Amino acid sequence: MKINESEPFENGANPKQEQLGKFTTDNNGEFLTTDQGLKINDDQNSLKTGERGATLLEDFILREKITHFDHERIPERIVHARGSGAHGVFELYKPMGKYTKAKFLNNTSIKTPVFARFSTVAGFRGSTDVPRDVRGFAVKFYTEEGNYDLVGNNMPVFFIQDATKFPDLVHAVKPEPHNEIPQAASAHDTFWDFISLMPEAMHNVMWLMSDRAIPRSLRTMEGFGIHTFRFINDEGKSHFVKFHWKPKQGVLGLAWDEAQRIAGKDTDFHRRDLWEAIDEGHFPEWELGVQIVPQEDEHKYPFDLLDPTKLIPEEIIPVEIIGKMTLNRNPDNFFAETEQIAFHPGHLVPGIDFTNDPLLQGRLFSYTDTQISRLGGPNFHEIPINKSIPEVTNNQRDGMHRMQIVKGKVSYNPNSMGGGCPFQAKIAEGGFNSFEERIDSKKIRMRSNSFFDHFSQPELFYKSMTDNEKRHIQNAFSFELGKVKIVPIRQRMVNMLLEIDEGLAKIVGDNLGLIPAKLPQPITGSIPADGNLEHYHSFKEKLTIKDAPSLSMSNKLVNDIKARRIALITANGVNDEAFTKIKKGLCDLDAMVAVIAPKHGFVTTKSGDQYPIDESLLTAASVVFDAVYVAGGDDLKTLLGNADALHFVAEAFKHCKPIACDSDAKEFLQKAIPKIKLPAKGVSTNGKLEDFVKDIQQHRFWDRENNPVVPA
Ligand code: HDD
Repeated sequence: MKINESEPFENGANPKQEQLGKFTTDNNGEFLTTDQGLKINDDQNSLKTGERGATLLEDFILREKITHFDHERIPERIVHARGSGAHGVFELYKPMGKYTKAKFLNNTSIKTPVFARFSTVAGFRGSTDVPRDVRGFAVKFYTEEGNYDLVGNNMPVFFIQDATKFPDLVHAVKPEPHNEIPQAASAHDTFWDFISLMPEAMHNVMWLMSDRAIPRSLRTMEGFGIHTFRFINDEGKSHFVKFHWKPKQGVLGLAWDEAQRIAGKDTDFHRRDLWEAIDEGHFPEWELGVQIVPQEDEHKYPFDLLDPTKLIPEEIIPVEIIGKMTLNRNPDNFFAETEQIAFHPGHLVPGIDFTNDPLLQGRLFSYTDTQISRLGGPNFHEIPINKSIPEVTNNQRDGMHRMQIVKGKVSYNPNSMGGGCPFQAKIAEGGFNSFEERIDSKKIRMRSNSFFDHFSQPELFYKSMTDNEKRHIQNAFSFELGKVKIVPIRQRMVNMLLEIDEGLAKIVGDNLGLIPAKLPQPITGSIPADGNLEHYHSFKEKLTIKDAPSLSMSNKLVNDIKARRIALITANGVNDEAFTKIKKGLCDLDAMVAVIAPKHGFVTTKSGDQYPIDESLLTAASVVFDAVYVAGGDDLKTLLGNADALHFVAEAFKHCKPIACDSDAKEFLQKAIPKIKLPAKGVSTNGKLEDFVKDIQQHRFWDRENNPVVPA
């Protein structure tokens, strides 16, 4: 497909969508056929010897249908099996030519089609959306120079420094092999056994114990490329770069108790949320940011840029925002698109390159390799969702499920019979050439001493949290380690926490009935070559900042309530004016409002008008909403006597959510949370939209957890 360089999206056309359109079918109005296009006359009965007779082998229609069904499943991803995705577009704010020659990062009039897939890591394909886990954040840019994949996570660091430990990490966190328990959870012996022997994992573990690991929505997570990559400009000059995705919806988390309940009430919570938001036109947006480090500053910092367990604090190098991704179209078919998409950190375009980060280097092997078994052969790039926009013209041939029909005799290079085609491209013609890095060293299995700072950044992370965030981390460690059955593992973990923060170690230790002790001998796993544990500690003094507000989610709220989900509970006899005013007010601010009443159907207002309800108290759960408003009226006693309604509000209070009501419903609210003197922080009873909206912007009133009044 040819692309007009200046205006690739002329008249709103989207080359990726056009390409997918060629493979998209619609059965509407069509006859039922076999896979060979033969029209089927009877799809209800197999071919038999008489009405009650045995089925005939001859029934090719039956055999085809059942054979295809028998082979419908493919292996799920070994990690990140559970995921949800959407199409969108990336728009550049400013040309980045000073740093990179990548075309999609140079021309602000280019709109690059993207597909983003978000995932949990440990759970199987059908597991819950809300375990405590890292989330994958993978974006495929369909650029005019080929596909560029940014395959990151919602946390800026990783658990291990070297790819050779990845199978060990994954074996440890996945369900235990003898009984395949637990599903989608790190709270078990093997994970913590491994972690307690891997100090390098502690930074990512701190993020994992924070609310980042229980995001409110896929739309409210940051994304990070994690590794340091390179930007290469037209002159061949390299700058180091770290990538960030900043959600315009803010960065929001769940309460842990809430996440566990959602796992039962709506396993598809995040998938549904993303789908519905896009379906209803609340397109989620993320800005792309970069942290750029000049090549000559490689060794300027007290952390190694090649170490994926370290971040560059934004307080040291600010994030420069360069563009925006908007997800604006749901897939037509989950399997064809979200399941079959194949990401790979090695899908590059000229202007972006790797560094020697040993984790990244190992990834470069793994991703193509895994697709070969997952997608059944080496031609997965021909699956429509994986196809690049530029035509693929090379000498690769054959293999399972080959689609492309390449004409001619020649499939080798050099050749004279094919006129030398396909030609190699010169650099000026867009040919990719790897950054020429001078390397002069021995071949060794070792890590640099600059990799043995395992505790200074976890300490910085913990110090940068608010008191509420710290409490969540303490509780998360206590919960997870409480699920560990082997006491020496718990003890090793508590000892490890002592290296990060004494208070944290003591609180967790106390909850587990243990006293933290100084790390004894070097721990197996990652030990400096000289066995000197001092390396663990020598970095702390060098870290110039003692507090990094950019790490705290509390600093990442936004001033709007776009796409927050509000439950509007009501019953017959509701006051028309109060009800319509609050509903309209919230909808005008782009919130997603669901009217909930005791039963399905309609509510009849005081004046006799009827409003359709979206959900009934028979099916609705407070845990899937961000805030609750109760609209009262004449028939308040219906709600006063409805245990589900009372539980709904009490549970929302327990999970620190904003609650509001009009004056007609105050009595109900008081009955739901009898120990709270109303109005209270985050609970307004005056029916004023502005007060409720301010509270929703706040997201949660975590202070309530200090004095819990609602039993479990
Ligand atoms: Fe990986 C999938 C992210 C390290 C091997 N990885 C996968 C996905 C994401 C990440 C988001 C899902 C992509 C999708 O939606 O299809 N992985 C990361 C990040 C890492 C990382 C941010 C560290 C910074 N991964 C990593 C290592 C290895 C792998 C070190 C192996 C040496 N990852 C894989 C894989 C997967 C994968 C086995 C499974 C399915 C797939 O690739 O397509 O190859």
